[in-house]
Amino acid sequence: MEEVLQNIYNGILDGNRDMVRTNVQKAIDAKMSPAVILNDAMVASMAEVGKRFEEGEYYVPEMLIAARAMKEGLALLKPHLKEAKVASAGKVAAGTVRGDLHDIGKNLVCMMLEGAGYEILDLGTDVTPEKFVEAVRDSHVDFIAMSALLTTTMPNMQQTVDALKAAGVREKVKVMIGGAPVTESYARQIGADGYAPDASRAVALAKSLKA
Ligand code: B1M
Repeated sequence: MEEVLQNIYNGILDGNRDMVRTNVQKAIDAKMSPAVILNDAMVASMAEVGKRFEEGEYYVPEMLIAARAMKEGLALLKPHLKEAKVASAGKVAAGTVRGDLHDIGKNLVCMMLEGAGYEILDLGTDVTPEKFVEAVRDSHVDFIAMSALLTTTMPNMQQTVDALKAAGVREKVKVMIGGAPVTESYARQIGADGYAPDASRAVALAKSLKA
């Protein structure tokens, strides 16, 4: 791996925000592809953080400082992740489901959708089914994008779909879901309209659902 990418990778692993910021900027200045910076260095490093956590080498504080370092890098990368804009592609209410505080993937999905011309209503993390329903009712969104990173919070996606049905607004929106433990078959099982494994495919999914 090129030195600058290796430095970003190591910086996230060590939770070294300065190292991440400096090297992401260097990579941008060197006109490296934003997708390479993101996937080969940043996402790969977070995957290693997860592995170390599973193996008992890292604990929650290490995950947290790694996540903070990643967020700083993402903030620098954000303007460069934009695709060519499509005029007013639609409005998306995005959130991590109830009980779940992981927001890096959801933020990335928001950035990519925004870059592709979608208007984003970011509901944040720990979003209740009622909040999603409210977004459809009051903010007239075209899509809901739900993220879940925990197997224990995935069922709250089903609860959100059920709440949309109970409120009589299910047919007004397309429901897209994603997150590390989520699958295509889970999307079908809970009655979502689609699943995307990553942020760029979330854009492709949104486009295909409202073509
Ligand atoms: Co947590 N955590 N964590 N964590 N954490 C995981 C998810 C875990 C897999 C780690 C592990 O064991 N290997 C594990 C879950 C196990 C499971 O459920 N099977 C876990 C655990 C157990 C926990 C706690 C319970 C730990 C504890 O307290 N004992 C706790 C839960 C807190 C809570 O939410 N209630 C917890 C806490 C945390 C931190 C707060 C410390 C921190 C989050 C900080 C933050 O987000 N602000 C954290 C982190 C950083 C992780 C890992 C290491 C990294 C997650 C991440 O940001 N990945 C993670 C391990 C891993 O994933 N390898 C782990 C990078 C990100 C770009 O990828 O989010 O997958 P991802 O998003 C991708 C795709 O999934 C997709 O696109 C994104 C970009 O390509 N996508 C969508 C995501 N959402 C989408 C929505 C869409 C479409 C695509 O809609 C259309």
